[in-house]
Amino acid sequence: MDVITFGESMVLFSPTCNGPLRFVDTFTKGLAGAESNVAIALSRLGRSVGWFSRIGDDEFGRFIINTIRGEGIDVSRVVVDGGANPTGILFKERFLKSNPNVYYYRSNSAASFLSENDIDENYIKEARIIHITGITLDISKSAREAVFKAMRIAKKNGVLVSFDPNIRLKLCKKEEAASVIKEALTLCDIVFPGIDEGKIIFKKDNERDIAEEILSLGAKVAAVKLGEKGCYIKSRDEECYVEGFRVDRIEDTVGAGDGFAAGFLHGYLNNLLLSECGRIANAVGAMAIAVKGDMEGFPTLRQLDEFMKCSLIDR
Ligand code: KDG
Repeated sequence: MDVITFGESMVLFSPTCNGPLRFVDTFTKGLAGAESNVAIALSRLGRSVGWFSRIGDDEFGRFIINTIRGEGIDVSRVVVDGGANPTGILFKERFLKSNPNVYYYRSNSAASFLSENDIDENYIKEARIIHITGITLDISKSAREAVFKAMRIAKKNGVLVSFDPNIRLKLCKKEEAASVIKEALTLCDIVFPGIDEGKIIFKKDNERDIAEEILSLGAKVAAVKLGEKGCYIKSRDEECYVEGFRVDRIEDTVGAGDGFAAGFLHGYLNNLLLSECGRIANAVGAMAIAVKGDMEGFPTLRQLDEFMKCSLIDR
């Protein structure tokens, strides 16, 4: 397996019109979940990927597993909750901006019962990379313990640990998020913070300082997301800025960071230069925001190549 990831996926209801949810009557159904988004983006790029979680023994759980399996991802380690804990739900609410409001219905969801028992050492150690996000650190104490167990297994077995802080202030207070992420960073190799997250974790608002802090905790690479400007990447012996791609119309910014992480990991697995990994990351992130939905816009390898070539002509 190239990449294994785990964390909560939810059924996502997106309103078919703008405005406060109390006036919205119709929704479309989709899939949300930072880790499954990364898994899907990588699988579309041709990578072998495994994703797992706990899902409810309900129709939404079956929808999630069918969708992720349908993307060609190994779901053999997914656990169907034996009790009555349901699959989590997320609603979006749109006004005029391209980044929607989100409302979670996920406390005591099946995935919040993820625990160390769900981490299979033999499965993790077969991967080249495991990808973790800060969301799993914050959905419950047992899920947090599962993350640390998976990271320790990865470290012991030479599996790279990729980490996206993905701070969700609806799940955790700033101070707690910062302290647990700092602890996790001591076990990480490749880290994908945004500037806002750098401010919360390190109280720094400059990409160079944020990357420096991350490397000082032990990571090999920090790829700091700079929105439409692209990204700044730093390793122990290289650093570069990589320009972002333009899209004609931004439909939905959710999922861009997951596309960025997947694009970067794809390049990294191909041993490309960090600047080239950053270019692919920027491209997948840009393609994600051009389409409504958290994961619908992630490209296949051919679509990615075409987008990158066209953008070259545009410049
Ligand atoms: O990164 C996108 C995710 O945030 C989204 O798909 C939903 O996982 C999600 C969350 O917890 O917010």
